[in-house]
Amino acid sequence: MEYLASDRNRNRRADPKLILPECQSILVLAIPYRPVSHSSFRIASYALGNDYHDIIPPRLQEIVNFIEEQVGHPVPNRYYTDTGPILERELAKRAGLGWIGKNSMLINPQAGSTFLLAEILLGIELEFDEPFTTDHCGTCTRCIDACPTTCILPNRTIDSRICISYLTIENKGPIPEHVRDKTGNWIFGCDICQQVCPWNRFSPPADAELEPNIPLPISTESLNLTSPEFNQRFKRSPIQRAKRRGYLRNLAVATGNAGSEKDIPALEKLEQDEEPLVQEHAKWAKEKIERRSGTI
Ligand code: B12
Ligand code: SF4
Ligand code: SF4
Repeated sequence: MEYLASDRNRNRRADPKLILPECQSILVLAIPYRPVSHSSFRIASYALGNDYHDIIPPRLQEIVNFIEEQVGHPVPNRYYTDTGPILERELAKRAGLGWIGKNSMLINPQAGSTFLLAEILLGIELEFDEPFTTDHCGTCTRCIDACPTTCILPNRTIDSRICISYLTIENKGPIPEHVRDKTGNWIFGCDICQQVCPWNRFSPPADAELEPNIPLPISTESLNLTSPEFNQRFKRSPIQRAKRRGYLRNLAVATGNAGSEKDIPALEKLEQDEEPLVQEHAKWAKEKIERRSGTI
């Protein structure tokens, strides 16, 4: 994620006018997904349906078209949904959508935090909403207590290097050995700090296009996935981001953490995979199961 720290992007995050010089207003939107709790190998809820990077931008363009129709002239604009160097949660807070919780999620009092954010920078002045100024976390520390890797820091930021979401999605290399045990049975992303949050008890209905549609449950049979099978199964899914090698790396670790002796043949096959990254994680997983079952 080094792109976030480059000088160019740091400056652009601090000043949206460096992205759109005519910018006078930012419209911030929230798109809800269904919080799903499933017990087999776990995938973050937002990633169970179609990829929001494909679904949301055309809708943002429709909103721009609508605004231009209303004002009767073209309006300079740029839009983003997790696709650009802007502080989406900070903007959402300033637009009155909610507060930034201790887990660093943007939380809305009615909708919790199970939504994605999107923004449209506009070259016209809109009537603005008041920023959200209250904090509703109070003395609660559920997310901090539940995070398996203790990566939630006291200043409401995350030590990304050990966040399961980073380790299983953005990280392209090995999962460091000292945190492999802690990633449990998560194979893409992590929802724990949202699942325990009391504000997510009453989440709103999900957006129809983000409804879960990948085959569940994921089983250790997936350890045999070929590249074409992986691409076919996750064609429109955010899981594509991990690529087959990242997906199998994660699944091998999760099998080591949550699998049993019956998974050893599949792991042995994976030890012969063409990808060294996959081989090494399969070996680790096999040894972990063998140690657990007392065979080594
Ligand atoms: C990098 C990133 C990650 C990293 C780091 C996460 C983090 N907490 O920083 C990793 C890979 C770990 C990650 C994980 C997840 N992410 Co993410 N991620 C991002 C991304 C691309 C940038 C976030 C960022 O800049 N972080 C750096 C920190 C410092 O900034 P921040 O926490 O956003 O906000 C702080 C600053 O605004 C600062 N601040 C306040 N005032 C000011 C003033 C100034 C001048 C400055 C400079 C800063 C500042 O204080 C805030 C609180 O710490 C955003 C999209 C975006 N462009 O914003 C999505 C985003 C934050 N992620 C999102 C999601 C859904 C997730 C996951 C839930 C996915 C999953 N299920 O696995 C997890 C949740 C983990 C968690 N508890 O945060 C959503 C969050 C939606 C929401 N309701 O809040 C976003 C907004 C994407 C989107 N468009 O919907 N993510
Ligand atoms: S996403 Fe998981 S690992 Fe990351 S902060 Fe939340 S609970 Fe911790
Ligand atoms: S679990 Fe508690 S402390 Fe964490 S974000 Fe939710 S309300 Fe805040």
